[in-house]
Amino acid sequence: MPRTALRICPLCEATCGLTLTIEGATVTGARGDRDDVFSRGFICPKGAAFGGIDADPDRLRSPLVRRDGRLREATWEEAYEAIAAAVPALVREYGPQSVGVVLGNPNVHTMAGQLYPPMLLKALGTRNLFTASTLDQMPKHVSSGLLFGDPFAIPVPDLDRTDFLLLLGANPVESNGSLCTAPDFPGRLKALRARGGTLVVVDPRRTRTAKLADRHLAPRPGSDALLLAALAHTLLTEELADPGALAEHTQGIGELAEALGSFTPEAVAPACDLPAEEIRDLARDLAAAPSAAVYGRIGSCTVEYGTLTSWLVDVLNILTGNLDRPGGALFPLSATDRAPRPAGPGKGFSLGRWHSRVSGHPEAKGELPLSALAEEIETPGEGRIRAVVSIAANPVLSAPDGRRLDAALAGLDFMVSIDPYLNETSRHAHVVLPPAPPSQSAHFDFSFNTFAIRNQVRYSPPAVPLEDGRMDECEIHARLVLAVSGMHGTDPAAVDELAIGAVLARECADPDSPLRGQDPARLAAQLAGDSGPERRLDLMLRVGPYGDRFGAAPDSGPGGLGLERLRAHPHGIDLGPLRPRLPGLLRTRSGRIELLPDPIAAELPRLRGTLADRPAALVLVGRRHLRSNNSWLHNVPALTGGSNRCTLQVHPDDAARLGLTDGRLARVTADGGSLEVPVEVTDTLRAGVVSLPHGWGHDRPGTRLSVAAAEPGVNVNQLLDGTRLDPLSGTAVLNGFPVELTPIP
Ligand SMILES: Nc1nc2c(c(=O)[nH]1)N[C@H]1C(S)=C(S)[C@@H](COP(=O)(O)OP(=O)(O)OC[C@H]3O[C@@H](n4cnc5c(=O)[nH]c(N)nc54)[C@H](O)[C@@H]3O)O[C@H]1N2
Ligand SMILES: Nc1nc2c(c(=O)[nH]1)N[C@H]1C(S)=C(S)[C@@H](COP(=O)(O)OP(=O)(O)OC[C@H]3O[C@@H](n4cnc5c(=O)[nH]c(N)nc54)[C@H](O)[C@@H]3O)O[C@H]1N2
Ligand code: SF4
Ligand SMILES: [Mo]
Repeated sequence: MPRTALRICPLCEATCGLTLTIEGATVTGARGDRDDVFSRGFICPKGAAFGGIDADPDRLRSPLVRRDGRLREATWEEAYEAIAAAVPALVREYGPQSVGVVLGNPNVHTMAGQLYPPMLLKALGTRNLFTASTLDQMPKHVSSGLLFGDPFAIPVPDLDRTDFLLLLGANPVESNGSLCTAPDFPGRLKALRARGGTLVVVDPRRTRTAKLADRHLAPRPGSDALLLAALAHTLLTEELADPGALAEHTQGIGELAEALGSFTPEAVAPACDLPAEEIRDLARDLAAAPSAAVYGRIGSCTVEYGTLTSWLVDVLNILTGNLDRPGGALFPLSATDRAPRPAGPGKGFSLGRWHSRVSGHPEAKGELPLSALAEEIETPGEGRIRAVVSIAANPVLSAPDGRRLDAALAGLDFMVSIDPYLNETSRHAHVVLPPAPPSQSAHFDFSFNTFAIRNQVRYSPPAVPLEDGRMDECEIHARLVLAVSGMHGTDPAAVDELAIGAVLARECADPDSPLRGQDPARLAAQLAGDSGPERRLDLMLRVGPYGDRFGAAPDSGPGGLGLERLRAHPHGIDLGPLRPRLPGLLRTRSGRIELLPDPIAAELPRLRGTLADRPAALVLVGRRHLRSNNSWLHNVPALTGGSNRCTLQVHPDDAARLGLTDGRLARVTADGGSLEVPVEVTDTLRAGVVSLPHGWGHDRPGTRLSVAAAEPGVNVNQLLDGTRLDPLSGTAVLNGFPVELTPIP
């Protein structure tokens, strides 16, 4: 008899609740959970393919260990012994910096990926941390760090209440949203228009999102910083800027007006290729809307001025008085956030506390640019990376110049991958540790709840018991922490108890905590949960803003939350709409919003310099397809084929000018190399812009991706050599870089 089980979908940031149909231990179907407090039954084709993704026969079932140059199936014990024999010895001989840690995107979609990497880094003592953030949202962390003193204080558009949404460089109808967790993002955009609101989309392509908009502006890629600077300039010079209640918590408006002095709509119009009047009108409409939110994503981040663009997004929210107010852009308060502390000056946020060894890139939020990983492995000398721990990452396809990284990884002394697939990156590992499939794993969104457009909390226990021979990903991580610390053989539960002890010690010593003065050991004994990770979740919920605080402060907030209460609500608990959180969350040294931080002010002249540049004739941007997900869903038959293809989209005018034909091959060339790819002629992008999706190029030997290898596509990131970065955040420029095209006869 089939049964059903609930599972939060881990495939994108929308975090929809799914109802899985299960026969035996196999997921045979998935539909939207209509009773889910947040997603209310929404599902997309990826969620519907959960069963196929979960049961992909190419998923590794047991660890692989390299012997005599070949990866062979091994026991868990053999795998950890190999790690314990290699890593501590390398650290002893070459120092902690000889180990690089690479964290990929799915770490934000697993409990393990949120709970253990900080402990792994601490155990290793390395500063060589590289993550997908420097291919993605690092500019936003940096701008938030500088403005608010906290790189995780990222405001999200109040989608369900706003009157006006200005959306830049995002295509949530295909991506389902990012840094804005909103199940059924498309439906919410339609609802915005249905209630009389306005949607403006800025994208060089006429995307499915742009098709829903009242107005679509298609500027030249990479020019958003100029466009937004001109919008801010217009607000400031036409006396439309009105921060309202924010004024008393904000410093630097006068300096900002001065710094943006030359960015008039007329000055930026040629670079953006938009009429100055249209820019001016947009600024006036933004200011006139009863409430409005500006929101930017990938196309506003992975560009040369990504940090300036991200900063200007919030500058506009502040100047229009829309930051931190309903209908504007608000800061979520997740159930596992630390409970709010009293307002006041904080430690602030600094960049460049250390630098990468070879090119001297400044760290940002404790990370170095992923684009710099290959040179850190290749370049001899003290501090060279000789071993890599790669967790849920496929940088050979996701990061610039995969061929170089591919070769660099092949030369490592030692590499560990935690990954379900033997793919372009994990094939270089000496040990591959495969996590159990999602149906066998518990789920909690530590990360995405902090970007959700409604405060809510949900937990999925494993839908299917752990299969024989499988290991839960939390245990895989905990054992890895022990193995690299020279403690292989210790009970992995000790890792969780260590984490619990540290949190309780901090809370019990904190004069602002309701737990101050209590006994950590006594509180630890009260934790609920059947496993270490569940106990840690219980602790975070209980000391969090909605928690029961172990009964210490029953009157502080809605309260009462803990794992037991959450488990009693399998469809989740709604915690209400987003509410204002300023000034409490500010952590700047001044205790105020610092509108024109020094690193930004220093970068503005460089942006101004681009006003005189001659734009490239042809630039490339990316795109996402609803049935794809970065590099790792091309192996699931239900999600492949149709329009989900690796083609180079070219505007008809460019195709005619260059002699390119739909369906025939063209050669694309840029800094990092050239590719041969089929052309798709379409007028959905502006002339002078071509588009190629990422995550393709599954034609390398030694992988186990039978479906993906049959239609490999090409790796767009091979066009990059890794030198184009947003300098403040170290984020790769993946959009708007110049290319040349030639037909292949
Ligand atoms: N040109 C271009 N390049 C891009 C982008 C772009 O827009 N254009 N986008 C960038 C962005 S936004 C991102 S986030 C990065 C993503 O970059 P990565 O994170 O490096 O790439 P993914 O393809 O997400 O790879 C995820 C890896 O995790 C594995 N995995 C899947 N599920 C699990 C799991 O449950 N546990 C573990 N341990 N592993 C799992 C997969 O098998 C795969 O190897 O790509 C970036 N690259
Ligand atoms: N189906 C699917 N969903 C996904 C993913 C996936 O691969 N597939 N990946 C997930 C991940 S890791 C992330 S980070 C999110 C990303 O989510 P989104 O940010 O919504 O990502 P994209 O769909 O790549 O949209 C970026 C848009 O920016 C446009 N663009 C490019 N350059 C510029 C520019 O200079 N200016 C402006 N204004 N626009 C520009 C592109 O044309 C594109 O339409 O999606 C997540 N969801
Ligand atoms: S929108 Fe995202 S979270 Fe929802 S079902 Fe689709 S992939 Fe899963
Ligand atoms: Mo991403």
